[in-house]
Amino acid sequence: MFDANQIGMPNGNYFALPFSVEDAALALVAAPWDVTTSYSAGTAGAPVALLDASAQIDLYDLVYGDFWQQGIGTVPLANKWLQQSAAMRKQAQKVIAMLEKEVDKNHPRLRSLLQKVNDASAQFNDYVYNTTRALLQQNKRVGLVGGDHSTPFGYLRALAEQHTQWGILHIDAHADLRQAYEGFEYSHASIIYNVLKHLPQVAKIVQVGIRDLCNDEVTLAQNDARVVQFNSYAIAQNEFCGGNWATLCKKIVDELPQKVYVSFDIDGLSPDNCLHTGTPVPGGLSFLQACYLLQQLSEAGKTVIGFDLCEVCPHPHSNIDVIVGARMLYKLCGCLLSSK
Ligand SMILES: [Mn+2]
Repeated sequence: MFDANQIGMPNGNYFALPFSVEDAALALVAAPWDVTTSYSAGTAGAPVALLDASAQIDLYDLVYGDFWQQGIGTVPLANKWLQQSAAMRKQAQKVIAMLEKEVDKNHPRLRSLLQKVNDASAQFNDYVYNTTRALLQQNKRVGLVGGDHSTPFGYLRALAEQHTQWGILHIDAHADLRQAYEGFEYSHASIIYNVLKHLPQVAKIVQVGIRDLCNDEVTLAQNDARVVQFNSYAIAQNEFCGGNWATLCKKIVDELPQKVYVSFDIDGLSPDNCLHTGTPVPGGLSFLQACYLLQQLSEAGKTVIGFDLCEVCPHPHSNIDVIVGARMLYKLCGCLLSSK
């Protein structure tokens, strides 16, 4: 009964596609988790909000054509984690409030709250690890729909068991190189730090759109040959001085090994694309710049082994975040399924 030319009828699947996970080349896994974000909450609601918004997308893609026919399946969302995220977020807020009052780091109450949040985050990581690992073992390709930017860690662990030498194309306003930010071992601001520390299989991390980082992160990036940054000011300067995006994209892609994972934090885009994300920063890539970079990645013959899309934050009175987010999710699916 499925007609790709008709408006999508919501059916519980991303893009209202008619595939089961068994029939699909690519499976999308929801990661409704948002415990450690510092500024504003809500990305835990993104997997459901993006699913709703994605039904509106016309399936023919001007870059990737009818790639969807390979099948994009939706793993049913585990509501339990959405509830656990809300409960743990309250505990995390207490930690942040105590830190703001400059409570001693060894204060027993602070330590026990931190332990609780860190244990819950580790359990969530295990859920993502087990879910994505099972799919990879069935030869599915996997996209993770966050959630905040802590959520891909379990998936990255699962990929590291399958691939020995791979890189990450990391699009983000932030370097996410903080060690246990605010004491949270699995903070949204620590994902790349945790990858460098725990996953030696990741040979290269190429960060694009970075424009907000602390001194320690600069030092870490400078002292670790695995990290290469194309920050937003350098990208703009290239353009202001007559350089072009195509040449720069080639440089970015050339830095990456054959196998590439894409970690896409929506705040890597300019804030007009993600008004309500937790930590928006002026500047950043345009939607089309990001699309072109993804296109260059698949056209260069790289193998895209997986992706995540994080930090999309739905808002009750504005749908721009989920409209852009759902489109970017579709582009990420296209990039992966069109790659070697
Ligand atoms: Mn991030």
